[in-house]
Amino acid sequence: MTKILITGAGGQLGSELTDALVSKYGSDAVIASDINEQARSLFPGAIFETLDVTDHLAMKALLEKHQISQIYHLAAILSATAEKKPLLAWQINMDSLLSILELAREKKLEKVYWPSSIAVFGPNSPRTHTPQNCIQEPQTAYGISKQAGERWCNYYFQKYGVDVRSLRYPGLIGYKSLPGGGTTDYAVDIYHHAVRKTPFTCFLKEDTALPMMYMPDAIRATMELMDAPKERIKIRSSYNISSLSFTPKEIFRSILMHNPKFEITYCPDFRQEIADGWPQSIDDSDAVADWGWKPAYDLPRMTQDMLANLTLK
Ligand code: AKB
Repeated sequence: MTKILITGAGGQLGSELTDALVSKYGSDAVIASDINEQARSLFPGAIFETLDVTDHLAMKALLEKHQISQIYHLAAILSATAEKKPLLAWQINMDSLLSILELAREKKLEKVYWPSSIAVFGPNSPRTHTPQNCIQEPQTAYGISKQAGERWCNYYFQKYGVDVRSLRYPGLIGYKSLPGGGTTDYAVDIYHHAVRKTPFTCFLKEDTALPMMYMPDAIRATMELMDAPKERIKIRSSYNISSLSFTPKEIFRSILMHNPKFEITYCPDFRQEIADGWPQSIDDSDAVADWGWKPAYDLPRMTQDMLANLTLK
């Protein structure tokens, strides 16, 4: 029987992916875990465990207790926070991944999912339509941890046959949780300000284009990748995946269509430098060819949906 452990379930991606996995596999088959005990309240009716992902023995005990067959390892420190605490970011992002890959090998788990990021690219990568394989010289602690993580995923697949799958997410935008330490988070926060009708101060310059994705597309991409037959998964580091690309000015304009009085000012901080080293758009032709990836949302549709749902909340 499929039994899934999700780490970092209380985070931006985890809180939505957990619900999707519970809908698909049932509440008995999904164990949501987070270091933050308060995340329990997000999943009424689901099984919840408090878990520090850097505690290898605790993780092992949890796998045994629940007879886990798949892990979605989402716990991580994102780019902006990682720049403030680079060693902690390395420890949390990397030690936990290695611990999970080792356990997956030892316990012959069915599958592991691990998120990578556009942060694996750097200022020397092509900025637009960034290809799957090109020069990757990340300049951030987060990017370095994701790049190294990709190499370990590929290593565990090649050497031990661990069925680990991964996507290089762009900035993710959803209404169910608040932003959590990322550089792309301005694109979540801006909608909260629009709904509260308070002016927004953007920490990036108005013309900073970044790849982004609306959460329903991100959840569907993750489930489709994990459901794809093994032989279709030809990339075992992590797949480029693409949906939207826009600047702060463009997202602001899309909000103006619904809220003409909304105001923005630009006050770039240290996150501008992070964004300047990342791609502006992504070439995801391998994901399209290998397992049929196709995004559904464009910027106007995402804006309409975000504003409608945040207003309801
Ligand atoms: C971040 O901004 O750190 C993340 C990412 C692009 O991986 N959203």
